[in-house]
Amino acid sequence: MTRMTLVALMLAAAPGTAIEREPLETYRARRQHLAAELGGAVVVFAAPARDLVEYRQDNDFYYLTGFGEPDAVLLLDSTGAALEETLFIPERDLEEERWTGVKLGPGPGAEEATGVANVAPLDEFDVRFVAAARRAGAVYTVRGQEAAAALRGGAPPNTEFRDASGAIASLRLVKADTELALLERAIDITMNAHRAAAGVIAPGAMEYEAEAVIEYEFRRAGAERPAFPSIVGSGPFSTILHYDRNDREMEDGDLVVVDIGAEYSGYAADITRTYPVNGRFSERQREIYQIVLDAQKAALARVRPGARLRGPDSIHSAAREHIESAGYGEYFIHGTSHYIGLHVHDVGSTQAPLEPNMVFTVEPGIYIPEENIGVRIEDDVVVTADGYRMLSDFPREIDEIEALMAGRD
Ligand SMILES: [Mn+2]
Repeated sequence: MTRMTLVALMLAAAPGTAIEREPLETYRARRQHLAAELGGAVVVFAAPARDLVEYRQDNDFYYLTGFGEPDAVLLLDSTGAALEETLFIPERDLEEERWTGVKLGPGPGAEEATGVANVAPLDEFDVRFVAAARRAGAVYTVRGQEAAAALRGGAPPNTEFRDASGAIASLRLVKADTELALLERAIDITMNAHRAAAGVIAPGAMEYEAEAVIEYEFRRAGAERPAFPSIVGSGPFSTILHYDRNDREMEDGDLVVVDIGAEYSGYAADITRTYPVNGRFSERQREIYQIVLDAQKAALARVRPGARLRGPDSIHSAAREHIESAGYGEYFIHGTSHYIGLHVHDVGSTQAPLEPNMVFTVEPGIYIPEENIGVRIEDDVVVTADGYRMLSDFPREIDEIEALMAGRD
């Protein structure tokens, strides 16, 4: 059995939804790891539900539980002989479920479904938290979680509050094989969407027509949503980094930057290609495109364990030096890489030495507003024992892009 087959078997779809979860033991191992590292009491909140806003779970909470419902709290209490982990969730409300659909209630069924040892009613949280905080002295919460701020009022005097974000980020930085499988699915879906976009890009077509086929491909493949607003920027808008109006008519002779990513089972892809609207790069476009492509190759050549995203001799500096040596340094105005994972700009230090199973983008660009030329090429890679594996294996050479536009690919 290949490793990928094994991973596919380990990923089980939750009943009644297309969302794939990792094995419950994986989430449990993360909770144990975090509790062992921090000690004391750790409190992590689920994202609250908001009316008429599509629900999305908090990333740290999801990473530790795989639980997708709102208004829950995780308490990891390391003050006893063994870790006591409790997930607090609201009691079922049958009247409300007529509006929201069936939810999981506390008890043995929920313990089996989530793999958390204890699943208790939410209204028991306050008493249990105060008892744990009194024993622990130090309480770890996640910086920025709104509900965490409110905990302070109810905590025993002398409770020391500390931040758990850094410890969780260090865990999230190195992907499990089961996370990698979800990322690869998000990336595959995004490559299919690029292929579909290349099929509709033409003089006279609107940018939003490309956006529409992209997001159609995402959703029909089971992706929950775009991981970030889809960027289809043509002509002058190819030089605007986060352009997302996508309402211009594409013209003969334009370049169009398509920067998109599906979110699949929580995990975000991020792939950019720059296409010539009429199917053929002009001489000048070709020149700039090749510089960006070669900068990307120089950056990729540095990817291996121990390398860094930023700093001297980093992946970023390889791309920057190449573009500077070609004379376009002032037109490369962003970083070369960011991690991807549960967030498209995933957590983790850009100074950290790379390790196998870290996943990030490599995306140099040159933007010349006075010529309406913007070129960005962005791919997703995973670090391996001796280098990297390209996850977004999609046309990027000039003749490959032109062949794709001509439908000959
Ligand atoms: Mn990116």
